[in-house]
Amino acid sequence: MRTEQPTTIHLTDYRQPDYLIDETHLTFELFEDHALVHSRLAMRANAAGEGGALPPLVLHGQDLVLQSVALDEQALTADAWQVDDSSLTLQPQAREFELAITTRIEPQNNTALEGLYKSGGMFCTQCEAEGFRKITYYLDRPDVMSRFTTTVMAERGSYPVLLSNGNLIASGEHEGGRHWATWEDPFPKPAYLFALVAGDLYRIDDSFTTMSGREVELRIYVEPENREQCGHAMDSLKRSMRWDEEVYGREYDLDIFMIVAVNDFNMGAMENKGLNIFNSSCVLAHPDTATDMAFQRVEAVVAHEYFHNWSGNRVTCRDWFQLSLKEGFTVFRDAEFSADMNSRTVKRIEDVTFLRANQFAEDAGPMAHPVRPDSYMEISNFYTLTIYEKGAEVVRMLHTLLGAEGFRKGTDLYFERHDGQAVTCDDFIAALEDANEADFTQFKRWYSQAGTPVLQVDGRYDAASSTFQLLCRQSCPATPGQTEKLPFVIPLRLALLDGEGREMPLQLAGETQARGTETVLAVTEAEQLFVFENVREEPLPSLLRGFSAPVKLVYPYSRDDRVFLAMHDPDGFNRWEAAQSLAVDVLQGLIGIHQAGRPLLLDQRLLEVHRAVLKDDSLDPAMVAEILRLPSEAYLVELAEEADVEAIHHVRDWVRRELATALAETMWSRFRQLGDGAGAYRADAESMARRSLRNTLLGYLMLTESSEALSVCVQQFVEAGNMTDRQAALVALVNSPHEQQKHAALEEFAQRWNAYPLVMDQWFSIQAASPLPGGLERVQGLMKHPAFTLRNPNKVRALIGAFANQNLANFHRADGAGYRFVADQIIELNRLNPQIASRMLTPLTRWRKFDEPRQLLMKAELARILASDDLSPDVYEVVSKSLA
Ligand code: B3K
Ligand code: ZN
Repeated sequence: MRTEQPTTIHLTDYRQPDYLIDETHLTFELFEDHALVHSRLAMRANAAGEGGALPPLVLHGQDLVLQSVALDEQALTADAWQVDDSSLTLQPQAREFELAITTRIEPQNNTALEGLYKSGGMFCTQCEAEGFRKITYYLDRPDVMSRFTTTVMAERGSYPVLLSNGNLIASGEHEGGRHWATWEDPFPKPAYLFALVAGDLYRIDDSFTTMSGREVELRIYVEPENREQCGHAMDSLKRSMRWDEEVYGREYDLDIFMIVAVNDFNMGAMENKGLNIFNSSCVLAHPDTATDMAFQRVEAVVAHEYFHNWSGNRVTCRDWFQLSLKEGFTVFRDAEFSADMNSRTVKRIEDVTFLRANQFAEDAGPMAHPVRPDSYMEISNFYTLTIYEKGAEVVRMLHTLLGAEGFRKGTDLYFERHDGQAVTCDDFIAALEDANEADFTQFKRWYSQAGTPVLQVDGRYDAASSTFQLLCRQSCPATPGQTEKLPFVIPLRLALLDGEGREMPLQLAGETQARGTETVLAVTEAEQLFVFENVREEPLPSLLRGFSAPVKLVYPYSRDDRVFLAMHDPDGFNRWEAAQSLAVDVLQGLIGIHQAGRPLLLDQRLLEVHRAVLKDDSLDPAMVAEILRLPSEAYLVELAEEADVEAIHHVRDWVRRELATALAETMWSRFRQLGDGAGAYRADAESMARRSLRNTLLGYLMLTESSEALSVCVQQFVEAGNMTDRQAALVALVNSPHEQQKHAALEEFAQRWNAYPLVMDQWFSIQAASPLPGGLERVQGLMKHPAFTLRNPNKVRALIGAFANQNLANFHRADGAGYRFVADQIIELNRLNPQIASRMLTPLTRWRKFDEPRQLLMKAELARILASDDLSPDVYEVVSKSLA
């Protein structure tokens, strides 16, 4: 761990590398207590610096023991180089040379899970962003691309499988029970895409024929006991490969594509060339052990990593400030894939819900940064919702503005022009512009300005002239380092509805005829007026359809307007949006009433919307479930000026109970009707939709505290034929007052599934998220459970993450014990795994949202973390910025 204060790196300081690496030959000798890494690099001075004297060569390296250095086969003595804790410097004598280095590392002691480490009995790697420098000295930056040949040597008994990127070109035996394999990757790549795996793994085989008729071998490697859980990942992979051919014209390039599942992994998965390494939670899926949500996540992550082969690997990032070039684009690609495979509207609702509750909060907090940041201390802290999710929204807006065909022309040009290069967000935009003769100069502010814009719209109908005026005003709050913002280009998709809810023809002033009944306006000014003509009656606008821009829309809808839209908008997304915003309005009103100590009374209009939706058989059941699900506590916190956690929790819970009581009969009949035809488990969209609504209803019915609901729930828990239904019943029981049934269910569940770490993660998180009093003590108790360990990121997320992010009532306990507990864990994690420690900080960084006593308590914990010993750059950056 570095001890000096981390420095800030600025985009404006970017310089091309002084040296390039054409060929990288690596040999790994793996042992139980260390590994030797021999590298042989064919290097040359970068032409850009031609002329003057050769600059010193500064290689990145961290936590390495240097054993030897040779230049052009001449061993160097220690006075020929300088080593410090982050670099190795030496002076080349020629423009082209071969550099050979041997380092010694200890993968078995690598708890940060970055570089080469051990997960259970296997060796694996995680190099993005700057983990390769923990393996050997190297130019560990994405604009240095090299052809890699890798030999892995290990004991055969424990490590029969030896993998790296590309194609296997040779293998053999050594004496003493050791063996080796050599892999060659023909595509030049940056070091962050390097991967190595050695272990005792079971292999699932399949194949895919590409659009040009090439056979690609597909392999998934897992620990032998998980062999039955790979079918869904394999199917998802094949669907992704086909989809990328059809939608983007992108064909896979190597003859083999491998996925390896590991249990200890800092994030979801990693797109290493030809050898993706996955968190097992994003590969394994079987109906008995994984929920529908897990099935969908596997499909999405498999697709995401596969799509990176083009958006990330073939065309990569010049520097880490350009991270969203690959991440935003790839999230957009995987979201469209999932929309095509499942319900498009429901996928969009899920993504928008997530963005608003989480990315909007990030954009309003101390770590707010643009989609292309200007500076960072630790790049690992910038794998954020802004880079990923907001970045995807930015690409989606480009897609909206250009249309599907224009966008495709643009991406074709981008891939063709930049294949094999490391490029910038500007290069991406330039390709879209050039292919479409478009000008995105102003649009590019989405890349440079942070913060969530507010779009305030007002409508005025004039019957005499049959015109409808839409006045749009945009503004954007100040964010760290950015006070003044210039107007964005905001694509505003809309329709105007008549009194029956039908879309009216749209004709803008100056147009000779209507342009259809739905349009996208580009709002480009701080204040801009749009006038629609020939509007035969006063319309109700349906605005920002499909969430056409990541903004906060403000329109003076009355509650009756929202009810009307929730019942009649022909656009499914906006129907949900209207119901959602009605619920937000009702909840916010009640929160104020509760704070004033007055009795709560539910606006019957919310109830009637829910009743109508429940009875509407023409609606996708998954949509009904989305509408019934009230806005989350986290979203209500985000919307509040000063969030009163207790009031938010109390009122939301009260509204849920009111709805359940008033609609019990309707809910029961829909619940029973959905039960018919349940039959065998199927993972298709229709079956998932049915389960989703049925389990949402079960949750409501359990709030009525009827004995019938309890017995149905217990029966579902016991008899469920799949994990989705079993888990939904467990959640309802855990959050109920029925102590005996709750404990029996938890006990039974743990006994039955204790050999399945991913199922146990669910068991931890359900309890950690339960808002009932005493939550902190329960979590503290669970920390001592034999299945829990701070060394496994999935466990940390399941228990500590779920508590701090989803259990607002207990985390924000007035005495600050929730904060203290999380801070204690962060201090401990800082020593073990700085990336995970830094992630766990997020809820504490949101202290400005809460009342003063809580602010003081949260800040005190941040200060205590800041004062603790051996702070990693990861934790230091987040804590210091959030206290600034
Ligand atoms: N590119 C990786 C993320 C790496 C994170 C490193 N801290 C996974 C992905 O986005 O596909
Ligand atoms: Zn990615």
